[in-house]
Amino acid sequence: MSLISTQTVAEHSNASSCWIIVHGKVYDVTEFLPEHPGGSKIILKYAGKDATEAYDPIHPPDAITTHLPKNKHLGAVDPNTVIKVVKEITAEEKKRQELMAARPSLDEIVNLHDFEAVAKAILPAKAWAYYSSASDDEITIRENRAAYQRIWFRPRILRDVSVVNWSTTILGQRSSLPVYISATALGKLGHPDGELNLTWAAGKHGVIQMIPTLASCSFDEIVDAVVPGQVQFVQLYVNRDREITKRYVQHAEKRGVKGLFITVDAPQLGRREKDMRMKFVDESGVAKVQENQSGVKKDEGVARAISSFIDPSLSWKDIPWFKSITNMPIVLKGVATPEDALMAYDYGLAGIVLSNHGGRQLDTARSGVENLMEVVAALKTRGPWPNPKFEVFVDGGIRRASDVLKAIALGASAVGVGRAFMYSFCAYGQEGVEKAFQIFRDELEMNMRLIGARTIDELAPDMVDASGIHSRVGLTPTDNLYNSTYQPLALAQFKNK
Ligand code: PPY
Repeated sequence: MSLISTQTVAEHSNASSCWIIVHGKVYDVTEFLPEHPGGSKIILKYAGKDATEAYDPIHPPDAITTHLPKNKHLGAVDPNTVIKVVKEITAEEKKRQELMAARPSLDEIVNLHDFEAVAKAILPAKAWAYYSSASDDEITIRENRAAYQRIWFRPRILRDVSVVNWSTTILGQRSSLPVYISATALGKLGHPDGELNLTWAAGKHGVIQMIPTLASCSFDEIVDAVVPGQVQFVQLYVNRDREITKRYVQHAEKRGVKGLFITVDAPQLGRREKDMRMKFVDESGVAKVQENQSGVKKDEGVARAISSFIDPSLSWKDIPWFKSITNMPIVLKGVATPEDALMAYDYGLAGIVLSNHGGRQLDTARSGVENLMEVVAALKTRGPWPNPKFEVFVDGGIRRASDVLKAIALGASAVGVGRAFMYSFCAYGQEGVEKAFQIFRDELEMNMRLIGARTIDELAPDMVDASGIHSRVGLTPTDNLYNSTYQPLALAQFKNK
């Protein structure tokens, strides 16, 4: 195939003929413009130019090659025609790099909150806004922490806890921790290796990773990075085009993925105001609000801009279809009531995740752990509990092994941790994730000894006092570490301030 000069590409710089360069290849995206989930305007900004830098953090590398018909793959750029532009480092980037160089050594990281504080300091503002944001008044994201502090331990003594073992099984798969890595999107906003940091660390330590639909790395890159025996689950946003969903699910199963977690709490994406308020900085260094893209409102933020493919018509009626296209155990992620838990059970699913999407969806939704007690009580009406055929997981706000142990004592099989692992790789790459696992191990060992549970199976409801879980009287002690990272929301800003 002949090489295409950058001058030729530059001639196709508008909506009637729009070519872009991604990773040294030229693509004709003219007909794709109206279909782009993020709107056409954002592509047109790069019409006739190299779009790689903008493309990378929010698309897996193969997104363009799989979505664009082969006849629109025009060929490679002639390297002799590429003019190298030395990019000036912005003041924000310079400060970020200085902070990165001065970040605490990993030895100084003693808890998961530390990762979040470091990530907050060193992440580009856009990435921090996207990752840290939660919906509306951000009550639920804080409640996710607070709920664990309304549960107290009833430790048992004199049980010979010289040896404690926190390994377990999750959906029948061995896991070295009673914790799995929950799906978080767009990992390359925070680290050039994105989600692969999690895969590498998880493989080394026998932890299960849930692969996000909206990962920055491609699904196959993440699956290709496993070591023998490594277990992965996959999280699914159901596409309006069910053929795409079917292909994705069946491909995941073929590649050895061991569980399908269908996200059911996001028929529409929550309004995350920190993300929405984020000012985007254009090439000239001028801050501006995200452009008005077709079908996307001006103030959408990163997540909403790319969420239009998610099908809000998803319903219980689709469940038999999912069961017909895969043999993977199917888990609904984002259940919040005993009514829906029982429906999931009656539909013959493998489990549920009691989750409020890290506080990013329905604000003032209750925490997963608060819902857990009612859900377990309801499931007990269907037969003996625990039931090996139906597992209940909890995610949201887990930062300590004590949180993990409380959820398990109340009936969860295991818990999911999303943000804390993500921040650990944003701040320190793979080593950060490994350190996060180590922190969990250290805290699990200590807490299991102090509670008097030698194994995960020995954790029982009578080891906790959750009688105050539904209390809203505000007797919860302040969580200073967490609150110093998750600062109060800001109000509208005046211009030029
Ligand atoms: C989230 O941001 O909460 C997500 O679940 C990921 C996402 C990202 C972009 C669009 C839709 C969902």
